[in-house]
Amino acid sequence: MLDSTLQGTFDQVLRRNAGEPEFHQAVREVFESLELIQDRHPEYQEHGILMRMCEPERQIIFRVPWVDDQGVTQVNRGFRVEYNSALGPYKGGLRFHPSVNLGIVKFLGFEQIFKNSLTGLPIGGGKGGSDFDPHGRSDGEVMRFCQSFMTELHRHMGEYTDVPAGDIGVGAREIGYLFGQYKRLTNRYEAGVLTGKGLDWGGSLVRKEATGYGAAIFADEMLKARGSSFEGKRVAVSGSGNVALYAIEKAQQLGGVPITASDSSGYVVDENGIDLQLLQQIKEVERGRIHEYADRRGNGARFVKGGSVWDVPAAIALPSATQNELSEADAQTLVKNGVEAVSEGANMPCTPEAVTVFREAGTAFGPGKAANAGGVATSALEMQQNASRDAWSFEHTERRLTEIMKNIHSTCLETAEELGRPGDYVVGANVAGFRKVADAMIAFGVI
Ligand code: NDP
Ligand code: 2IT
Repeated sequence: MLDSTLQGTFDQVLRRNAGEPEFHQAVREVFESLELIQDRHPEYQEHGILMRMCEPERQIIFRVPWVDDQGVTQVNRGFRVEYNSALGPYKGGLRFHPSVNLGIVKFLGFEQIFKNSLTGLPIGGGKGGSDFDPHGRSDGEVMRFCQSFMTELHRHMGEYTDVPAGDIGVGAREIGYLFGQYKRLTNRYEAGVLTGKGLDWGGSLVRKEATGYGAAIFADEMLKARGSSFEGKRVAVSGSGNVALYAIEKAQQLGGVPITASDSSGYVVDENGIDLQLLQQIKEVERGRIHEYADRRGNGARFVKGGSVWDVPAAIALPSATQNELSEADAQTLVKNGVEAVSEGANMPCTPEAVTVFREAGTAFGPGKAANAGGVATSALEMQQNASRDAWSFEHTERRLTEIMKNIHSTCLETAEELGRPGDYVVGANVAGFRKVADAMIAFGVI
């Protein structure tokens, strides 16, 4: 139960945003942490911060018509939720997946506010996307969809206004089509208006790797804080997209042995350690399915259709696919198998019940808004490079990313300690992320 003030605001959120369970879940988790600071910050209540924080500054919903390869007209729905600009321009990815609806975009946008605040960089929170499914679509179809999507979205964007990037279903190909159409519509080469761009046209080194690298670095920091490490340990990873691939790479560099990857059809287990080059060839280059990895790897790698990747015993888990992919039962299995650390590469992949299991078992648990902040942080570094018309080296950019992840880790730990909840990264991330945004909102008055 929440205390009565928080519960009252939460009830309003439920009434106003009916039928959006993921959004409710994200808000509730933050409110549970805020309970710890209610008494210390009467000014937050006085200035209506909670209710203002839950209400997006602006929500844009639009029709996205396009013509498929058969000449048939298709209609999708586009979204951009410009959630909070207290700390900087709205910043956050675009997701193209059939499950996208307003509630999903709001949950992601809400999380993004606190994540972006934790990076320490000047970025506000936003999120967008569409229920368009790029799977099985030709490049021409994806291009026409992206052009139609941008024809509406461009009027809301700007280097100092709103800066989208990728998320599920939106990678380098889609960012290219989106940027091309933005450039054509505006007749301006405003590189800083989108991040995740190609390296030849304003992109930043390390942006592609940043989210996965960051999630593994965050896990490493949690392990180090308890005198442990990745060295020689089995690592379970879910997903096989942008985040998963580079979480695997960094986990290997840190001495771990990633043994799994998955997609929505099932998972593969490779007891000899994932062959990253093969996985990248199948997933990044050929856009294939995960069973092909087991088909081509031989050597004991196996594909399990459906099922749960969390059944595979591992010391470190990096859920990197999608929301609510790791259930209470999965968490119990991981704990039974001796998991030491869980670092969320995806946004909200663990259900609230699963998080409770990890907390009670004493597993080091890094929530997404801290653990996967490396992606958006490196997007902000891309914006810095665009603004100064510069391009940094891989080494320099990776050093910046590592410093940012270490800072987020220590901020979470110190805040948790201050609140009398040592080692609780969830309350640390929520309270530290929230306070900066709330204080800026108070400074600006009621707007
Ligand atoms: P990708 O589209 O590159 O990859 C997504 C992966 O997750 C695919 O393997 C996909 O399988 C799987 N997946 C997606 N939806 C489902 C589902 N409903 N059930 C099972 N598997 C699913 O996306 P990203 O790697 O970029 O994103 C992964 C997660 O990380 C998301 O939660 C995203 O919000 C989060 N994130 C991403 C950041 C980034 O910079 N890209 C930054 C921070 C967080 P399939 O192909 O079969 O659908
Ligand atoms: O969830 C996320 O942080 C992202 N998809 C990355 C957002 C960004 O603007 O780089």
